[in-house]
Amino acid sequence: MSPQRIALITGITGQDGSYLAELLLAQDYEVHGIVRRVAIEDPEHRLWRLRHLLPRIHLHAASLESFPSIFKVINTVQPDECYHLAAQSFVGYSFEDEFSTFQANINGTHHVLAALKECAPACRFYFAGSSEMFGKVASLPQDEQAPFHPRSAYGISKVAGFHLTQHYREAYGLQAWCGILYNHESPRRGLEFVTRKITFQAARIKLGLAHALPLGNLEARRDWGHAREYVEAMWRMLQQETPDDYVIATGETHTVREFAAAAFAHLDLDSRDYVTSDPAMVRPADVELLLGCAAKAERELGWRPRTMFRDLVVEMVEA
Ligand code: NDP
Ligand code: GDR
Repeated sequence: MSPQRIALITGITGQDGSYLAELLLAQDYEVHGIVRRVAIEDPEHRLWRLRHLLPRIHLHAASLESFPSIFKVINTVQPDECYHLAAQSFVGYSFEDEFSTFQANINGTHHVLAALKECAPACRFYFAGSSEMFGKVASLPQDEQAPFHPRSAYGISKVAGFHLTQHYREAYGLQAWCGILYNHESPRRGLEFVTRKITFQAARIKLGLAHALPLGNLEARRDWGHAREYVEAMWRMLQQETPDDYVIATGETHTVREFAAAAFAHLDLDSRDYVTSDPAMVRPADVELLLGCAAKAERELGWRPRTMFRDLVVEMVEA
């Protein structure tokens, strides 16, 4: 019998971290996660996505900003696979604080890579790249060859993380994969993101608990898929022989306005009666159009999306 595989997830408390932990436990991995100390001190609130998994996972307090703390965890856990998901992931906030976004996302990624190189060089590594790296897109749909043109400090930080990951692969032989994942959502999505904000508020309006939904840019187009399926793509990448980069997307794009219309329609409401566009909520620079081509992932990983736009909206409204 082969020994139990050990996985380490940074960002385990987030949307993707919680689904990935479930997937790895189901495959009999020993699952470890890195969390900020505050999460351990305030488990009720900070660990809500993991509550049902807590008896089966191992949590370690560490800070992305501190190389010694990351080094210590990696050296102790000696993972076979490391999924680096922790990041300041809210694009909107990255306009308010570019500095902390770079700190967490660029230095944090560098710390994890450097620690792996030193104390677990055989470990397989996943970097959570993003369609925000394409930003102001030059081609439609975007595949792995599309040029990067980030439009936010967040996007810039992910381009830097992508290049750091490739550098550790090429210079030090680290088995490192980059996923370029398009927006993926679920009932576990944070309330600051537009899909959860819309579905949560539409449900409150239906229940008479709210009366309006101010949003920012309604014409932005996104390629939205389901988070549970996207973490499966991460895992499939790390089961490959040779490290590579993969776009993960549905190949469908919809506006924020369409998302809102579908959510309210599911509740027999007309979104035009409630949704407004507040110029103060429009980002200084937005990504207008994202549409991914995941043909390479389908060919090489056997991955394809199952949940498409309508079903995703309905699941989130129902939740
Ligand atoms: P979430 O925002 O739900 O989770 C982010 C995680 O990172 C949380 O566990 C959070 O911890 C942790 N984190 C944030 N800042 C720090 C820090 N300074 N130190 C330690 N931990 C930190 O993101 P998702 O699950 O949606 O995304 C996972 C990854 O995938 C991110 O890197 C994101 O940028 C990337 N990505 C996401 C996409 C999506 O559509 N969801 C698409 C493409 C890429 P805490 O709970 O303590 O805040
Ligand atoms: P995004 O997700 O920036 O694509 O990043 P978000 O849901 O925040 O925005 C999507 C689009 O909706 C527009 N928008 C609004 N957005 C928010 N949050 N709130 C609003 O009120 C609102 N009104 C309109 C935005 O301008 C944008 O165009 C997500 C994150 O998960 C990243 O970490 C990830 O890398 C990318 O997806 C792919």
